[in-house]
Amino acid sequence: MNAQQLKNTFKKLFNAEPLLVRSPGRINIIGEHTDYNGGFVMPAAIDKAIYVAISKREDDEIHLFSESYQQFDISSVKNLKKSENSWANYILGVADQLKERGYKLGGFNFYIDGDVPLGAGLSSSAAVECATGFALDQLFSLSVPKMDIALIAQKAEQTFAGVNCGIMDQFASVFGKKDQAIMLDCRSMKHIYIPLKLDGYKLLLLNTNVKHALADSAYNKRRAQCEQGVAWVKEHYPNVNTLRDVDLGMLDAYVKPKDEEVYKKCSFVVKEIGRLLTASEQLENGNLQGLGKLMFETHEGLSKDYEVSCKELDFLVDAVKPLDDVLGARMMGGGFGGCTINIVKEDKIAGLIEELAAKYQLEFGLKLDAYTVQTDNGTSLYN
Ligand code: GAF
Repeated sequence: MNAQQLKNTFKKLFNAEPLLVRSPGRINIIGEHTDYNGGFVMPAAIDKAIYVAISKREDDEIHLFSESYQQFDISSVKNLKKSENSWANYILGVADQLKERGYKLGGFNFYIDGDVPLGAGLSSSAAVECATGFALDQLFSLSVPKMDIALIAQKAEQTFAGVNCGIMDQFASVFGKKDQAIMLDCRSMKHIYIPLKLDGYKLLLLNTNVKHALADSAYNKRRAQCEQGVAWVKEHYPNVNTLRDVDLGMLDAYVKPKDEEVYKKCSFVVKEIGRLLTASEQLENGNLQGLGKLMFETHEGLSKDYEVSCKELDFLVDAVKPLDDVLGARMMGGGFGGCTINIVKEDKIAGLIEELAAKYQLEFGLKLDAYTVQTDNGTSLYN
């Protein structure tokens, strides 16, 4: 997105000079549905982002405008109530959270654009929230610590969008670094960067272009099932607080006899946390084959045990599994649609996309979109 164009559009709309912010979407290499269970995740910020142009107003009104990417035009929002428009909610939710925490905001004009594909599991919503938090912080000189921007963004998603999400997406958007994966411990919030050395391979995202309607409610249900499993184990092990503290033996003894479904969900998470620890060693040692194998295992677990995949995602993973040029693939993010992430030999990418797009179209009558993504830096001013 071109900074000058953003400025020009903003000036035409609001007749003022804006401050510009860029906030990226994210991928996740491995560690899915582990963040809200106190586990580890391995996301990275990407070269697709949300752009915000913002300026102060003389009054205390909030004017939001977006046209090419999402469409809304909301003027004179004085009280920070939920809007009918989900995107406006991400912005209003963040302003509301800042106020809740005692930060003083004035009125502002806000223009938003971006190139993170929507509903594709690349965290366009977290990018909007983080962009908003950072833009308001800069505009009103609030000095909000970076970590708090991520936490405020997460809380906005929970309160204004109703998704009881973990911290992965917002953390990746704020703390992303070019050429690095982040290994985040969601219990201590300590993180390290692991260089993403893919020698001859690239990360390819295949977008199913579907987002099944039950995604948000199923997400909240999975989270509740994990919490139920923890509560049953805690009756016997009082120090247990999240699935991070639980092992498979505990689940066999105290969860399986009570509820097979809850057991399946909790076992997936416990195994996935273990898988990520192995995966991080493999990435550090340059063992991409080993990492890829674990990604396939993660997909199997997400599909069969955690049950957050769908036929379109399964189709894309099954299609690449036998191919020597694809080291690993899996669904990514919350599930029920969006993208698969694949590690693919660089010179085979074009051919693979062509072949899969034809197969996908034939099977589902849908267009397959594909993006070769690069990692990138986190939320910052944009010039
Ligand atoms: C969504 C959520 F927002 C994240 O917090 C995370 O739980 C993810 O699904 C699944 O790993 O992106």
